[in-house]
Amino acid sequence: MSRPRLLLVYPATHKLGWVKRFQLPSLALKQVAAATPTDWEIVLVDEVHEDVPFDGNFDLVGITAMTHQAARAYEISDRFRSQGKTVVLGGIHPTVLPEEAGRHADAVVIGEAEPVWAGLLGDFLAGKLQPVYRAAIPDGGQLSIPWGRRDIFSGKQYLTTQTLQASRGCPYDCPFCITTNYFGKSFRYREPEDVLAELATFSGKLTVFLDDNILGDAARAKPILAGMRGMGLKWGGQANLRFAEDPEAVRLLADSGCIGIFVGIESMAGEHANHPKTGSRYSQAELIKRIRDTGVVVEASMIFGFDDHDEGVFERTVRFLEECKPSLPTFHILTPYPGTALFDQFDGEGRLLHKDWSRYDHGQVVFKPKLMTPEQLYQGWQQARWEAYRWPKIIDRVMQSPGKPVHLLYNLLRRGGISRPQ
Ligand code: B12
Repeated sequence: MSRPRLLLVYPATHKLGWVKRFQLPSLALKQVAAATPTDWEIVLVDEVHEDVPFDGNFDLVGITAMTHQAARAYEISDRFRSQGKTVVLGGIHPTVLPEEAGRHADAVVIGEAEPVWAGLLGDFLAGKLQPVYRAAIPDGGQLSIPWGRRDIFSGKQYLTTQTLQASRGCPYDCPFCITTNYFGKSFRYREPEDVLAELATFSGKLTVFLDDNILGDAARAKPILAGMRGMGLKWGGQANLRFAEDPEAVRLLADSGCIGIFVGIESMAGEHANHPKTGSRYSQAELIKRIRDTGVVVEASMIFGFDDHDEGVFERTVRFLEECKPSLPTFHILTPYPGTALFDQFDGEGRLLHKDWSRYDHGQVVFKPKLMTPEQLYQGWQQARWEAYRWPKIIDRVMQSPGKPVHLLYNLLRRGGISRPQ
């Protein structure tokens, strides 16, 4: 038999113009490709960039799906299956709703691909494909994963293909987050030597760590940051603001070549009781300033719509951000993703407006808020975004940061996506 051919598909909910060049390629499919035995030939299709080759000659089709992509993933899958092709669905949405996904696939992978994927491919070639492959939810320990296959993206233009994870998992278990359901309730880190060896294959171009919280376990992150010093990398990532309580961690971060860090503040301290990430002895303003003063761009993410948020939350948040002065604020509408405690709560209370997954994307209201109407939440979110990106606010943020041109550029890019509220 000639080499078996695998098509991996990243479904797109809408087409993007030139902005697609600023996107990151799917790390999920990069890791699935890395876990694929080398005797398979792999073709990657990113629907943001190209059409799905429904007439292509493939033995097996693998499709990834976050919740907002699920409907499109099912459409693609149904069409391939109607032509007699075998389709496997994996990723976050099939992991939390495997029965729903199973109605559109020959097999569903629940959880991480690495422990089950090679076995699934072997079963397929032997004509013994099973309907479900379930990876156990990891329970601590070391993270051991192959280096991502960057070659599968060749020929497409992305912001960078130098993406990786040093860790997976998170112990916080926030009610609105799905991560612990498949990556586990503890930080699992790769060996620092392994991360540094992968980084050594990267050029000076932008590198992005796609960990949930690269500094979640500072003791395990520090050797990685220390090893990156002098490598000439410029990188960005995501972390919990609390790491900035440790001045050494902030210094190592700046010295390692970090140019920007995304921090999930989610809500002002004390605004809602069940957020385990707050509760530091330092104010958020102080922690943000510590990072910003090193020249690292701090992007702070805020979420609107928690049960203790009334109509006044938007104004209070804008004022709070004026005080904290992150380099960039971003705003999201609370979204109860299936599989989370929040989803179960709202579903149980009859507060979900619908289950049209394609609208579960942080930019639309899909539930009844407790202290305002869905319209008020939507309008308030739009107004807050607009307010935060007015010129005086941008100038105020840019002026108090070292590295003003970079800060200005980031602000302009963010401002570009924001329209005036109706
Ligand atoms: C990095 C990241 C991003 C990056 C994406 C970079 C990229 N292109 O890869 C950016 C910042 C762009 C981003 C944007 C968004 N994100 Co995001 N993101 C993450 C984060 C932190 C890590 C994702 C990741 O790369 N993981 C690493 C890979 C290797 O893991 P994985 O995707 O789970 O894949 C593994 C398995 O699921 C499985 N698998 C996956 N696909 C497939 C397919 C097959 C065939 C098989 C067999 C297996 C398989 O195997 C993989 C390897 O083990 C997660 C949080 C998290 N812990 O997952 C949120 C997360 C995925 N994002 C989320 C959301 C909501 C979004 C946005 C919609 C938010 C917004 N409105 O801005 C957008 C959507 C962007 C889009 N493309 O449409 C949610 C998704 C919730 C849900 N139920 O769908 C998450 C889970 C955050 C959260 N805690 O709620 N995100």
